[in-house]
Amino acid sequence: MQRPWKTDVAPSDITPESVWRGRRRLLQGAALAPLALGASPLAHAALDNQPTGPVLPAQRNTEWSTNEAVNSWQEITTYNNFYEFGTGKGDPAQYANKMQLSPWTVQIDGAVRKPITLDIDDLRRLAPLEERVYRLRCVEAWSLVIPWAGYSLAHLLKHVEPTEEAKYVVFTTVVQPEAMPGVRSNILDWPYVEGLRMDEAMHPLTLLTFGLYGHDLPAQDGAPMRIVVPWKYGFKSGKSLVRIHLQSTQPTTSWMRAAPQEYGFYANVNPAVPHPRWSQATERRIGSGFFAARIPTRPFNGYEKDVADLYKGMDLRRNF
Ligand SMILES: Nc1nc2c(c(=O)[nH]1)N[C@H]1C(S)=C(S)[C@@H](COP(=O)(O)O)O[C@H]1N2
Ligand SMILES: [Mo]
Repeated sequence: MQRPWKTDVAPSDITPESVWRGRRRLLQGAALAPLALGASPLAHAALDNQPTGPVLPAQRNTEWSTNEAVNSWQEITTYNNFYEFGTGKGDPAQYANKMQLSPWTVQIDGAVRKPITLDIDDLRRLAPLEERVYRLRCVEAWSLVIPWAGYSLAHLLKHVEPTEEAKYVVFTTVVQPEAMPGVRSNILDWPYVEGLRMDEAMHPLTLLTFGLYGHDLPAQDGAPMRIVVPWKYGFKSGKSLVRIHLQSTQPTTSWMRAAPQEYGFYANVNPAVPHPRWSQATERRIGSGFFAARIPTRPFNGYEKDVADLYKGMDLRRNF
């Protein structure tokens, strides 16, 4: 069945999983023979493009995946927004490896019957991991296609048994000043705080994410655990989470605090509502080349059929 968020790409445009996995295996093999490749700068780029870190198997969920070509490992791990490490796209790749990833626990508390602090290994095992290929559409009007691994956040939320007071979910990112040069700047209030309404958080598309490309999340992409909300601008998807808090009131998120006229609580991808300083009608796919045609941005990033009902009766120009 044709899902609404899938574009009409020719089968030849798609990189099937078997191809990129096979390509990767080939490159891993090539890494064993560095002498044969070492001389060529092209080969060096190819080696950088191998997924690294622990393998994290996940079963592809085709129902919830776009069939667009995925971005390369290198693109996904070198073009990042993670302001704790600096505002440059290359800063996270350069500095995030200093982040201390173990031990790592996440506190889940607030309006729940069973508050709990879980170790990252227990969190990973709470539900079967699915691979879901989602577009990540940044508010800066670029996008990536990423094969994430995780499970619906709803599994974890049900586990802690939300009370009737639970109307919003607040996500808090770790702060490690020794590792994070960016937190010395006051561009945002730290820690980075994001939030969802309860029904958004419970929507099966909202992914509690532990990996990408069949491996653990690299630090710059939000290791060891982040959230991914595919119908919203990228900034809603907080990285390297240490706390998930349920409450009755709408939180003021870091971006709302920094620039309330520019970044709202909802931040649904909406080509009809320009950012005050630029259009949101189109996006640039990272890696497509400087002169490549821009891609039209779709309402709710292509998930309109699945999520538009959540906003029935709301004026999304006011609630941006
Ligand atoms: N803690 C934290 N989470 C964050 C950010 C950040 O600066 N800090 N940037 C957001 C933005 S603006 C985007 S577009 C995505 C980028 O995710 P990626 O680098 O894995 O592609 O992460 C989001 N999560
Ligand atoms: Mo973003």
